[in-house]
Amino acid sequence: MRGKDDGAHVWFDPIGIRVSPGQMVRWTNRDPGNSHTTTSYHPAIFERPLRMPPGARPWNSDYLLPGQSFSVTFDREGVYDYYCVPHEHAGMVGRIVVGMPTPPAPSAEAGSANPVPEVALSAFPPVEEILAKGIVRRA
Ligand SMILES: [Cu+2]
Repeated sequence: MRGKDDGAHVWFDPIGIRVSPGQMVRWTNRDPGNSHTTTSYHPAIFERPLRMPPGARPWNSDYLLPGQSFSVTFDREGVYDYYCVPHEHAGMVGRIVVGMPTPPAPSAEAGSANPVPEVALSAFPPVEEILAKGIVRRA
């Protein structure tokens, strides 16, 4: 989790990563000026669209102060999208690809009470790019 001192720009770095099933991912807030969350898109958490494999366990770190961290272990193959609760509308989202899912999980935005804003949708790196590079940093 990164940000400019004045809070004008915030982002996950990297924004996209590929991991193997069973691997743990740890987010650390390296932004000295803001609190952030890592929160999965899941109907059980703030009634958001499902943007992770069906049956996989959703997560929500709640607010992480500067220096705090939060970890999730990914056992199920698939594509996992997540966001920062206070900064989703600033495009602060990320994507984790576990294993080699085929095809990528579709997302169900239609009919959701709280659809993903366009600024966030357009920020996700393509699954193909994550699979090819392993790590994707925001341009
Ligand atoms: Cu944030």
